[in-house]
Amino acid sequence: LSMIRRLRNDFADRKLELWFQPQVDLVSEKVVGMEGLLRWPDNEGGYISPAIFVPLAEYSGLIVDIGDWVLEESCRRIKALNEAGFGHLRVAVNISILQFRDKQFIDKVKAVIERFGCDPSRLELEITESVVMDEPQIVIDALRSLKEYGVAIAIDDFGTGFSSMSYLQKLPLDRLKVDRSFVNDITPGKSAVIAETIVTLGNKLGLLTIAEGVEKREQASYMLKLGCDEAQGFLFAKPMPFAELMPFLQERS
Ligand code: G
Ligand code: G
Ligand code: MN
Ligand code: NA
Repeated sequence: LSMIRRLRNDFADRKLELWFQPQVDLVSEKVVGMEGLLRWPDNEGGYISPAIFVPLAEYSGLIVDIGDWVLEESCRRIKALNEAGFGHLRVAVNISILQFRDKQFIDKVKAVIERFGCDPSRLELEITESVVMDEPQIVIDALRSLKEYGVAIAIDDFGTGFSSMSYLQKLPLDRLKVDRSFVNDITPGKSAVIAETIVTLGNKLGLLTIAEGVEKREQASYMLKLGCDEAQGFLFAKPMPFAELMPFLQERS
């Protein structure tokens, strides 16, 4: 079977999983939210990376249905978190450009939030710069409408795409995610000027900043010193199934 057919079949058979990676406040190191990340089990007990299958899902158009499911699964988890006493935590989801091209996208997001009775501000949509560049007007209009509804918006992998400063003004952003390539560079002797500039830019625009890919203690301390608000990375936690997240949260939030 071709990989796309296998993906289509496995998605129909409900074999895709949505894992979650905790995000922490850099001062208290308590969990403040999490990012939902797709996982596709292979037949050998491992997983195929979304870096490989998300492009296939986009190429085949399947990402629209998968993306709808990711939103549903995230709202289901927001409801469960709320019921377990973690109503303050937010769940971030990655949104593909194909979802923005879906004429029903805005209505679908609102409908799934209502179906699960979520506080809209607990759902955060993550978009990359390339998503904005692809269809600036469609994306800006959709995000303005969803922001008005109460949903949070984050710009992902910031600094790696064709950053246009004008989009930072036009997009109704809450959070800026500093790409892990800039966070990685923060090792003694290496220049961290890009990370510093991005954090300063975010702070001056009144946005929360979050460092991605924090693996080492010194990266966390350095980002905190720069004025970065939050962090996500293997130092704190790897992406994990929702069932494993709950015990983690009991200790860390
Ligand atoms: O989890 P991992 O680092 O392997 O993810 C690799 C890439 O896959 C990231 O760029 C991430 O944004 C993307 N990805 C993960 N989950 C989703 C999802 O639910 N929807 C979309 N569109 N992309 C996702
Ligand atoms: O592109 P996006 O930021 O959505 O992708 C997040 C990806 O980063 C996920 O695939 C996740 O597995 C990966 N990731 C999360 N934390 C770390 C980390 O500390 N180091 C590295 N190398 N990757 C990470
Ligand atoms: Mn992301
Ligand atoms: Na990212």
